[in-house]
Amino acid sequence: MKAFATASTALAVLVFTLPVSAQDATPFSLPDLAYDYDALEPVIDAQTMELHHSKHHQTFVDNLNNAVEAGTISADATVEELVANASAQPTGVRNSAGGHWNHTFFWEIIGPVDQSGEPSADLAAAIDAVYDSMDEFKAAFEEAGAGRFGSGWVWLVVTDGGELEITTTPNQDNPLMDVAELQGVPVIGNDVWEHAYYLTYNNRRAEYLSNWWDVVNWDAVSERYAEALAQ
Ligand code: MN3
Repeated sequence: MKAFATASTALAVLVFTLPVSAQDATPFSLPDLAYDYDALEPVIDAQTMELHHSKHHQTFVDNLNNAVEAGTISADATVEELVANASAQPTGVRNSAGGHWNHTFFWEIIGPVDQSGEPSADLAAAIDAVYDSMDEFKAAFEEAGAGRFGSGWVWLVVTDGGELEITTTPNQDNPLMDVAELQGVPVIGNDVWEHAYYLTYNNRRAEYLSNWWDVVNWDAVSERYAEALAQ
């Protein structure tokens, strides 16, 4: 019995130790989704979700870990730091850090259609104050997303002054970056790269933008809004 206990203790130490040392070499990791790949259908099809998460997002994570291994970035660097100091990063690191941050955010503010919920009273009031109504806000957000030439993102941010503003960014840039035209804390963000919608919507980006509201997780968005105001 004692031998067994010793062996299992040794095993427990081994099991505990290995992932920690492995983590040091690969400090960045792909977050799990809180829902299945098919949970957002028919708004976002399962194949798009799987490719987007397990291939596109994974590539940004791999590239960041490769940059750590190559000594281009420090193993202690956080994705938030890399994004905030985007102007100081090589293009590859800027794209990968932005891609990792943006997609992690994106997965957290979307979810199954039947769990979309409603914006908080505070957020709804702030949207009404700036855009007159939720419908007009959505139309303005969709127009900005449709008008983003090429690949990029459309955002609703809280600016330094605590105001809501819609903005877009190219490539994998985001409004937290020091290079952003308009800086702010993202509350809503939609990916308007073709890989986000092409399998279902082909070239119809506007239709994707319009349908996408059905998978927005308004509880998560409202939490982001409250946190942004508190910063
Ligand atoms: Mn994407």
